[in-house]
Amino acid sequence: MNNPLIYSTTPRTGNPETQRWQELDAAHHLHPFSDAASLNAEGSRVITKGEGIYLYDSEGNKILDGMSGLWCVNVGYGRKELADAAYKQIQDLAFYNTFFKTTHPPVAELSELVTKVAPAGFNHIFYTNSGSEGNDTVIRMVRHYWSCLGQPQKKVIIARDNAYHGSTIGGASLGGMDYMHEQGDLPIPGIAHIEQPYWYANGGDLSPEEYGIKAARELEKKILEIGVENVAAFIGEPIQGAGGIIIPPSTYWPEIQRICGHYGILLVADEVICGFGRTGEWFGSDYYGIKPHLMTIAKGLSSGYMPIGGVLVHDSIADVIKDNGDFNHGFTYSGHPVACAVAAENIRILQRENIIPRMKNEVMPYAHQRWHDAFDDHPLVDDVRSLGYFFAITLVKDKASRTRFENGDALALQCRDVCFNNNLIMRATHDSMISAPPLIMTRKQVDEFVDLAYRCVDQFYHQIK
Ligand code: PXG
Repeated sequence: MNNPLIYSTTPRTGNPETQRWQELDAAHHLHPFSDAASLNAEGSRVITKGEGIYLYDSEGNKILDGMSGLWCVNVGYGRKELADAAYKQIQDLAFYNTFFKTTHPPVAELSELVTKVAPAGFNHIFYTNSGSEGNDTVIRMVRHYWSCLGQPQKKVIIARDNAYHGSTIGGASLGGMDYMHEQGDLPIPGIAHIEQPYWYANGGDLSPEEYGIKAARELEKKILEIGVENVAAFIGEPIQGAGGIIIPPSTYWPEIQRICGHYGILLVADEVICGFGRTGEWFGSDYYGIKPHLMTIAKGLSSGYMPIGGVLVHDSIADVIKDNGDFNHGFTYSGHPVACAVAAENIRILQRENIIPRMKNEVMPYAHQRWHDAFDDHPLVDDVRSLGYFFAITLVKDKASRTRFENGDALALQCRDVCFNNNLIMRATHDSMISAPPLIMTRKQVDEFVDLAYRCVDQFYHQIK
């Protein structure tokens, strides 16, 4: 399935250190979400440097990073300002906690910066080290909120199939990935799942708009089935990222909003991928006009330069939490000073360089046009989609009848290898090829990205035809 010898066009010899690192890695490093046996047989590619939208490996190959690391390096690699912010903060105060009546300048400054760019009414933030911890915090915070209001039985959180909310026990339980639930006896009690709003797969003869309403009404059905007195919240990614860049029909989020409002349950937007510019707005909630109560953030908060995440808390929730004594939750590194200093500088970069509106107006329309021009008529490809700095295609057997491959997941993984061996990083999710490049691409780099993606997919098409 993943045999690199068939597709490899990039010679990986030359640097004796490469083999040494690969051997050390194989001997001692357990990789996330990886089949250790096949990975070690093949040998990990050793990435040694990043600059702008490019990575370099230990063999000196230049790779276009169409995934922004892992959906996070929004301002691109090699930013000296971010290195300087970390260097300075480590010298001033490398660590202090925020548990026992203390704070420090970076956490206070960052909190102001983030809440200023967040939608109206989001004036508080709780810090974590990752998106997964953010979503675990969400579970504890919404349940605590309802307890404070005298409704401790309101515990159930409704999420969606094929959602990704992280890999901790809470995050993976909220997520809708069966292959994750299978390991570790998940989900935990008090989590329910409904259909994802994926028109191409589930829409049948309905128009996308009709289907968007139908998919949202699954939430209403689930609330009534569980009993509104037991339901605490609904959580969703504005656009599902790891699930395959599933862009919901335009009718979906307004209907979800209406249902949450009607039944008085909390709405949580998982902004870990959508936040900090990916959709062309600061947050996916801004893009869709969603008015959530909580927003999980991570990744683009620091552009991945330091591990940091958190939960943005709307005043209506924060007021209750603040009025009810201790919230018994936190991490040693909640609001870590170095991570906060770097994240603050990252936000200043986004602001100083006006990256989000500039990209939205100057580069994205061009990028979307080029993406569609390249792929719309390709015989292997359907459901060509792009929004903000999200790009995706689905590999299909027959476009006219929307027929997908039975072995689509395996084919997409092979296609990913073709990309990788041609020095382009794209992700394979189910039968989709997906990309989320850094937000700083120039038009010339958009050309390079789209041309390369097309060449790889077309090369793969001719290999399997
Ligand atoms: N929410 C969303 C929407 C995410 O995309 C998390 C939470 C968890 O964040 P942490 O920082 O705990 O990883 C994520 C993470 C992939 C992939 O293969 C995506 C993520 C993580 C790892 C792999 O696309 N997203």
